[in-house]
Amino acid sequence: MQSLQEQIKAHEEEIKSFNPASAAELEAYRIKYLGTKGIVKEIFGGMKHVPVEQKKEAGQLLNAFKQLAEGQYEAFKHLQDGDGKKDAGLDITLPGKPLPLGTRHPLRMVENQIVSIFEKIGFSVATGPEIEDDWHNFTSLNMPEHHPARDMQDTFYVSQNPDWVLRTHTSSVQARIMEQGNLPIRVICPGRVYRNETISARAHCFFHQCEGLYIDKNVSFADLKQTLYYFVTEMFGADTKVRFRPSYFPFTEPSAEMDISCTVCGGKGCSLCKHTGWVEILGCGMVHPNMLRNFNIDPEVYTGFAFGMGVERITQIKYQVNDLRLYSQNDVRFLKQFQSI
Ligand code: 2NM
Repeated sequence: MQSLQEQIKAHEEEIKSFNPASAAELEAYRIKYLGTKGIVKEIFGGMKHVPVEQKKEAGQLLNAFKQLAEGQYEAFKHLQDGDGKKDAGLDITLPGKPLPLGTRHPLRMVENQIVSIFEKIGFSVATGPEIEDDWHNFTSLNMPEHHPARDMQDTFYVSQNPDWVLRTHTSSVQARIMEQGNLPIRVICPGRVYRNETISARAHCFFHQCEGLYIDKNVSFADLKQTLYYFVTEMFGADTKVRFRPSYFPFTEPSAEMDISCTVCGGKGCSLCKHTGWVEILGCGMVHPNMLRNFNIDPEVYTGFAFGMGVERITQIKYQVNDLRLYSQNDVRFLKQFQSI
């Protein structure tokens, strides 16, 4: 009995002078005094040690204490309801607390830059599903079953349906555009793609691509070179040099890899370009006639070029981000550095 009175006394003062300025303070009070593990419950728990003949009096004391604690909570409940009643605890003339503004993710900023460079020369933007069927991701793109090119991409399959995959590139979006059959086609396809890789600084199980496709009469390799040269001068500056190396992709023939002069050392040699003066930025080529035929486009009449780049790679070159994992860890110390770009 004595100890119950002491316990109540120890808290009474704080409760009586309680004057919260915010809903958060009110909530902290509620948890402290009225919550399921709160002080009121705790003191009530002491009732079982009170001798029978004192229980009535103790009960009255405890109830009064409880009413005091609840009364104070009720008195400030408008803070939580935000009903704007004028009260000593609320001064509506005070300035609001500023909410910190977030920023766009660096990959989205770079994706937007890439897309708008191509939009300026007449490309439109298309997106498509991340779960694809085999036809749009592989077969229609000149990668039939057992084609060795499928091994180049470690694919995630969707267990519910053996025909479904997480798309390994955004070419599947372009397959859907070609399927619609409206020519000419001039499209850029940004989006997330998936490959079954062990996560490290240099590999991840997903990344982002921007792929382009241009199909019309008389489209030549010279058009491809000039378009991509225009892109890199817009992206990396007017003095950027380019070079093309022969390569292989199943959907293009001939195929090439494009390098640009190193943006860090300008060609003298540094760690970004591994002391070669050049950095690889994208793959490209002339659309394979087999692929055109798959979409009922006559390769004798129409030709085209296509290219694909990794948004992470472009960002790495532009901003020297050298660990892929940074992009998906959501560490604000990393993300904040792109605030003004
Ligand atoms: C690359 C390299 C070469 C490509 C092909 C296509 C399409 F639509 F024709 F199927 N889109 N992108 C392509 C060509 C992508 O990425 C390294």
